[in-house]
Amino acid sequence: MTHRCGTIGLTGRPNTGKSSLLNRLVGQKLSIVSGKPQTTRHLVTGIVTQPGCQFVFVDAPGQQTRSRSMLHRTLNRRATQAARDADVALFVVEALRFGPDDHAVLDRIPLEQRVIAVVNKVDTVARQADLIPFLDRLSKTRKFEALVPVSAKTGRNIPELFKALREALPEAPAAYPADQLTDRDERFFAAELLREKLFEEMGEELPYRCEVLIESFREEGHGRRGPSLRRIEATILVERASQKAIVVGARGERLKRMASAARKDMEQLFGGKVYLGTWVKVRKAWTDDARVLRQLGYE
Ligand SMILES: Nc1nc2c(ncn2[C@@H]2O[C@H](COP(=O)(O)OP(=O)(O)OP(=O)(O)O)[C@@H](O)[C@H]2O)c(=O)[nH]1
Ligand SMILES: [Mg+2]
Repeated sequence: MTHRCGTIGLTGRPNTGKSSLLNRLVGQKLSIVSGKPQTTRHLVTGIVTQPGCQFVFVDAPGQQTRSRSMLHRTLNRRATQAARDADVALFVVEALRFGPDDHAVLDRIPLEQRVIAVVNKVDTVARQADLIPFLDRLSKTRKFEALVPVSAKTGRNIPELFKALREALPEAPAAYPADQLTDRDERFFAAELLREKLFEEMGEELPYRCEVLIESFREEGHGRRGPSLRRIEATILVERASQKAIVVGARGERLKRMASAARKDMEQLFGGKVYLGTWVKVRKAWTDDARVLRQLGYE
């Protein structure tokens, strides 16, 4: 039997559910999710190994055209590159919503690239018959290897999506050990899970002015099932003192709530106890500061 393996780049405008879909495909919460656009900033790999096939999914930031900060230009570049580098691009749109922003993302994928279109959030469609003309219209915009309506939320049609992906991947041996889930380390997920809470807790603008840095990550007391404690110190960067006050909240309540929720998620993902210390620091205009962006891994 031939073996298949390849990379699959998730692409689409912000908020279509790419990260939710990655988590659903992998069966673990690896990529952070929020109701606000532009949640994802880093490439996150999720690996699924099935008999005869290994799928290497790469979640990327949603492509957007509105903000012009250096951070957002970097994110767009990163997202476009990820889709181009992949063996197959997974173009994610929302059910019954295909507009100029979606079209712009599609236009950035080279014509020779294999593309599977995923129509996500079909659970929100009241009359399933409405999907038929939508799928028909979408199928005329470009040659797709397949067009699969799914719901990342309910899991509907996920096996069909795996089947279409398997057929589109090249013949190759597995690139990763069968039990490997991702290529990111725990330090990365610690920062991301705390950043997710900022997106959940804060108003419309503030999450985009925040970033999380892990200052130290120490493992203590090694047992048979890994360390007995992970001691993590994290800094939340904001741009102004007034933002710091909002993040911290009255009597520090908001920061405490966010840190506690993040710690619980970390314990779940790492499978062990976590101590999480958090500080908030002001660093002016970090979203336009090349040096800070480099330090944060945006190169
Ligand atoms: N009803 C419904 N909601 C969904 C589904 N998939 C994702 N969502 C919601 O859509 C919102 C955006 O989800 P994300 O996974 O963060 O979207 P994204 O495309 O990764 O967004 P960016 O990282 O900002 O580009 C969240 O509120 C999700 O809960 C789905 O299948 N059905
Ligand atoms: Mg995302």
